Amino acid sequence: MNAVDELASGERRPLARLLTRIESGDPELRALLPELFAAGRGGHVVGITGPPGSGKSTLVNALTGEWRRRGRRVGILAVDPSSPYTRGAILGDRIRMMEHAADRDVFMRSMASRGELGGLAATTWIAAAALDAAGYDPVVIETVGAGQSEVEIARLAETTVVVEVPEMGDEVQAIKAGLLEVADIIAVNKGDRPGADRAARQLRAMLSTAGGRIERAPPPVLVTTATTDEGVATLADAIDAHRTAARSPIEARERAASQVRRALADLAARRATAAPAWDETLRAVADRELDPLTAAERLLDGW
Ligand SMILES: Nc1nc2c(ncn2[C@@H]2O[C@H](COP(=O)(O)OP(=O)(O)OP(=O)(O)O)[C@@H](O)[C@H]2O)c(=O)[nH]1
Ligand SMILES: [Mg+2]
Repeated sequence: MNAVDELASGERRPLARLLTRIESGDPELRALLPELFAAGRGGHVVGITGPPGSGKSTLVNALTGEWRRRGRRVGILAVDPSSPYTRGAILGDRIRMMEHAADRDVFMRSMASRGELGGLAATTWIAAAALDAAGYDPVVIETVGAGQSEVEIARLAETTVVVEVPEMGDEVQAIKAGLLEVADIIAVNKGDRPGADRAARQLRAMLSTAGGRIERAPPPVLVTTATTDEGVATLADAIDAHRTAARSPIEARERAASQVRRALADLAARRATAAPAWDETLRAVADRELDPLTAAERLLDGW
């Protein structure tokens, strides 16, 4: 039995082992990827992102309680987009805070990437596929909303929840563009703080007039208090409801396109870097004998 076959049992040990190999970029995994994908069981991949401290982990914890009451087996990846050197330490503490650690039907793992299989995005999708193959549904990916990482997770996730806090204030306009790009659902968390309902109304008004992609309705804005479960069942309902929309052929194709584009970019960069002409090409660009675009074309055509 290989590492993918072992997942079908739904047991934790083989999954944990495989995730360790994924995280460390074990090159032997490359050959298993087609099989890993074929072994997917249709678990709903849900991304949870948002600014540091907005309550993402607490909300995932509360959602997990709700999903467990609904009989779901919940898989959680806490993805650390920061340097590999902070690996595990901070996220590990948070993971320990979670109340579902003893539940056999909840699997949690924090991950960083050393990048050998193609960076954090690649590591994350492969890990999500492993959780799916092990029968978790939903497969939740929590990542801090810092620059590119949230966009990458949103491309991977079928449903992305952006967790904001009431104190958005003047940042609202700045947040808007990013929200439109990634959010399928917005949770204004810390609903026990003053101004939460007002912040939600502001966001709704703003999103309803926003440019964005015309064919798409603005994302629902919900108020939650992760610490008391207030609004959490409604959020779970919204996530479930979005699953159907996310699996329309158009949405599925769009996700596939951005995943393949991302893989292409990684692959092209890695091959070019390894090409014999790499050093000479860099020298030529540095000495302005060659422009970067022509250099890239030549590296690609050289294969
Ligand atoms: N008042 C209040 N506090 C909350 C709520 N949700 C989370 N918190 C608190 O906010 C702090 C941060 O919560 P986390 O769940 O760790 O936030 P996070 O977004 O996962 O943080 P990072 O992973 O560091 O980005 C903790 O002290 C939580 O107890 C809420 O609904 N109301
Ligand atoms: Mg967190």
